[in-house]
Amino acid sequence: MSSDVRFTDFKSDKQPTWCPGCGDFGTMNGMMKALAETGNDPDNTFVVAGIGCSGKIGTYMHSYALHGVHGRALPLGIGVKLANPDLEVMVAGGDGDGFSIGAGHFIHAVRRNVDMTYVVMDNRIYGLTKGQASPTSREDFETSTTPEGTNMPPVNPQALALASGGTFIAQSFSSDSQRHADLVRQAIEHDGFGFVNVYSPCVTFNDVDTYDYFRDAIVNLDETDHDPTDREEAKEKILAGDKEYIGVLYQDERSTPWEVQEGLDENMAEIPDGAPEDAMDLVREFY
Ligand SMILES: Cc1ncc(C[n+]2csc(CCOP(=O)(O)OP(=O)(O)O)c2C)c(N)n1
Ligand code: SF4
Ligand SMILES: [Mg+2]
Repeated sequence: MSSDVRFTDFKSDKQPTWCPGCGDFGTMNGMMKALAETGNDPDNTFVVAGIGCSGKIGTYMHSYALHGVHGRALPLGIGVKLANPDLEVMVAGGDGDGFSIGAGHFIHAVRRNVDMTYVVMDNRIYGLTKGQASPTSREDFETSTTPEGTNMPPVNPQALALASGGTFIAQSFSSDSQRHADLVRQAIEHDGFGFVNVYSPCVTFNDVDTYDYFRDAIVNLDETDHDPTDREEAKEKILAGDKEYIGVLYQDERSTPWEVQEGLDENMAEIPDGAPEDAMDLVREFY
């Protein structure tokens, strides 16, 4: 780790192919700023990305990285963190990746509470596959797969996280760059699974959840008397589901990462004293 790292050090030499104006630019910039502000550098950072427009982030950031299978980025991230807890692990993906095909993994990653950060670039649509409804799409949102709307209530990501025992639950907006970077920073600093859902507008396929819509609708929790350490208060706000909040909705300040609780916070690649010589050869061969 280094103290003189700038956020641009986390930029790779690859030019993003995201559409001009895509919210994912701002989401990624905030993540890079937060990593730099928390004293991380590309050599100790591991980004695991899902599949989707959002999933391209692993290519555009300069760090160790893995492009997971659709919906499976979280178990990969958990594996990376448990193998080497010295790494700063950040998992990023879309709303489809996290709350549709990956919903089962999301619930279990939240309840396991490994010390890592999960950023969902929530554009309320399947961007990469060209505009089908996603689990967070509105009930009346007409898309190629839902010509008369989904006729189902959208998934409430914060409610899923809270019901699964989440210890850090935040909502951010890609366009509010300072606030967004700050929320990701808090998630990184949290001792446990830091979940940040980000309104990250898709300017090509979603003409309802737009920048203008969010700018009008957002309620900044910092400007209210919300106490994020009060679970009941968080539950009330989250379950009402009637406002587009940004800020930390809930944080359990007594959270202990699962790997610490289970005594699994040693780097597995380190060979313990007294290990048989042939076992050490085996570890060296595969590490
Ligand atoms: C197992 C599997 N099923 C389906 C797909 C096709 N697919 C690729 S991306 C995607 C959805 C992307 O939506 P989201 O996760 O919201 O990401 P976005 O593109 O909006 O950032 C789907 C269904 C796939 N790649 N793999
Ligand atoms: S299709 Fe949407 S989500 Fe994908 S890059 Fe373009 S604006 Fe972004
Ligand atoms: Mg999406």
